[in-house]
Amino acid sequence: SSFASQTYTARAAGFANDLAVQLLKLMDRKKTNLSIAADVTSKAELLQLADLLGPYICVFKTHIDILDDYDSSVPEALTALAEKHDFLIFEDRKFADIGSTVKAQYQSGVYKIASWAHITNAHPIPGEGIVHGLKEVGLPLKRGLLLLAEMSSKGTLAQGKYSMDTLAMAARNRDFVFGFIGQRRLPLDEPEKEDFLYLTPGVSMAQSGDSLGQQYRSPEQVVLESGCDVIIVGRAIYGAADPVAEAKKYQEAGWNAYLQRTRR
Ligand code: 5IU
Repeated sequence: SSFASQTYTARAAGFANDLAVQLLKLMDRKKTNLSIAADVTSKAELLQLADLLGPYICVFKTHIDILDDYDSSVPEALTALAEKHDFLIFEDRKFADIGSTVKAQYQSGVYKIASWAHITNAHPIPGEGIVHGLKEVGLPLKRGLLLLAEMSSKGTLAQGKYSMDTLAMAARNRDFVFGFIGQRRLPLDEPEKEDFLYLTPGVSMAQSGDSLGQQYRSPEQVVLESGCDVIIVGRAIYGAADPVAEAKKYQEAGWNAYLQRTRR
């Protein structure tokens, strides 16, 4: 696809969602297409990672419900760090219920995700009502949604027609849905008509997988061969002896792959 050969900034004009425009410009400004998956269970660790790694990332991905000691100071502190270091917050909530229910799950409860997470995501499995429900809450707050088109895990059921139908669902909701969690850029029915961002987990330069079905690929495979835009890296960075040094390595690898991809 020729979208993949354009710079992030050049692609911004093709997006209807404000947050996507913000993210695309942020990536070129900061020279990073790295997202950290901060799957830690204490608020001190989470905030320390956001402060330490903030300078090297475009997106800080959370699983807020795994914190043992969550309280409302966490999103406040994360928001301050996002402003300090110029990154976006992505709560990897993976909504999967009917529209009416996900609307309440997004807006209310303990976490009030819509009030602080710039980006969240949803499974397309319930049908388009899930997007409409989340949109009613998220759009007035200028949020953006990613749909799960494919997963990195072994034996995933999200593939083939399911993934292509996900693409069509996104194309009907471009004001709110700006991209996918996926493993490769999906071919559009009418090539070059509509651009989406692809954020890709399952990235490691050291490991090929874990004992629970995770499958890893390198930044080059993800960005250069598969045409994805953002590499999401978890344990390979926060589990390393020196997470900052490791984050710099992944930032450089992801960015070089992007430069190669966009070189004419
Ligand atoms: N994640 C995946 N694969 C997917 C989706 C989400 O790994 O297909 I959708 C999440 C799970 C975890 C992070 O939060 O991305 C990857 O972490 P590791 O890099 O530590 O495997």
